Amino acid sequence: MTSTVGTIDPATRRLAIVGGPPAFSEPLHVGRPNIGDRERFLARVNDMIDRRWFTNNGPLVIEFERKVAEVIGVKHCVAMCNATIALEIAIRALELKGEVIMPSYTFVATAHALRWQEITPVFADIDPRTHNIDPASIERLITPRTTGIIGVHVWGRPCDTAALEVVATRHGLKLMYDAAHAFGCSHAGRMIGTFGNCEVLSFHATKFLNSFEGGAVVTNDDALAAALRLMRNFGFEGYDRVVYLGTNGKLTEICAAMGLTSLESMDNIVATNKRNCDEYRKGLAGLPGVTMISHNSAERNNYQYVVVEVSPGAAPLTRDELVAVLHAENVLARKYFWPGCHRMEPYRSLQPNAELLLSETERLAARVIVLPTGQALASDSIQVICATIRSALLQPDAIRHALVPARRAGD
Ligand code: T4K
Repeated sequence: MTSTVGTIDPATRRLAIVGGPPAFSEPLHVGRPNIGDRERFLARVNDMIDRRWFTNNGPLVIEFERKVAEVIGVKHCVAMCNATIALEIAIRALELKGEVIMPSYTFVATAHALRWQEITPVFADIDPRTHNIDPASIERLITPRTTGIIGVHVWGRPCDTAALEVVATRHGLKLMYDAAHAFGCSHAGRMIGTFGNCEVLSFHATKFLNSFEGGAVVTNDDALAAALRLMRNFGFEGYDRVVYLGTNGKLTEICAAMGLTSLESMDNIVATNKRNCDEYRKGLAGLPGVTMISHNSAERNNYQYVVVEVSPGAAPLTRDELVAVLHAENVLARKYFWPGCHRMEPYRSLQPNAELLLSETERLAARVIVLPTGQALASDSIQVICATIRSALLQPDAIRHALVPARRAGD
């Protein structure tokens, strides 16, 4: 996508929110899919059609599982149709019940995967430095009904796995991770996907590595992997023999074809994402109250999310005002994971005072902006986005003034 700014100096042009033309003629989305070699994908699909084998543990799914497990260095990869179903199946295979402790600061799928099975998610607060569950906040939430902990590696940055392991072991709890954002990332020299009882990956279109829709549970536990495989295929063990309660969580062959093709481009996608991150970091440097999250360069990162925090008071505009500025320019920045699962239904009604224990979650959810990145984004677009933010922060009064009629219309 090229900008409409053209030869106009992006630093001095009139912002769309105060009456200028939008910087981009088409929307710039967060979560544009990264795409591998189209010819390789189409060749795989042609073979698949010739084979007439479309789903039910076909050869492409088996190859995809083997390659994902190889990248992570884990014994088992059980591919699923998406990460939400993978979470549900993993939760059931681990025999979690009663209450499970997890962060509220995550995509709602993590909580829904529990509640869908009549398990109560109990929301723990986060560490504001990592955006991940704070191990110190967990112990006071443990009750006789608690059976497990789900950590989420938000933005692909790792949870404090060592501290979570200590709490889980001390209380005899199962420990699993929602690693939907974290394929290709490492922690303490080990790939994410090897921690806890198991970890769940997402290969959704918006993820670092996509298979259109897709997910997987990865684990080193042989018995757990066997249970997961049965559960994702109705509990069938061979023809006509059902030995387990199961569902349909299978990944299709065409999705595996996309996943395999994406895997072949993994290094290129990381390089593009890293370049975009560096470009944003340069463009946003020195802006008052605006900070971009960092990555530990000693580890492997997928750099899939460009996440900015806007500090109230220190920044001349609020997060929501800046998002309005960006949307007016056709930059569809997102407020992930606002307002937090605890403020969404059915959790809001079930635990109406949950926020009393979630002060860091509340603070963070009101500060975060996720910006577009990925292969679809041109480097000059990043410069325009950064210049827009810079320019907006220099004219807070004009922007607030422009937003008043919009607020009134929204009343
Ligand atoms: N755990 C965590 C921590 C997660 O973040 C997620 C999913 C899950 C579990 C569950 O994984 P899956 O069951 O999905 O495998 C999007 C994604 O749909 C969701 O997968 C993702 N997290 C979440 C963070 O983002 P929405 O509600 O924001 O989707 P939507 O439709 O607004 O799309 C996001 C943006 O992506 C849009 O701006 C448009 C763009 N887009 C999307 C699709 C599907 C495209 O450009 N092309 C596309 O094909 O949830």
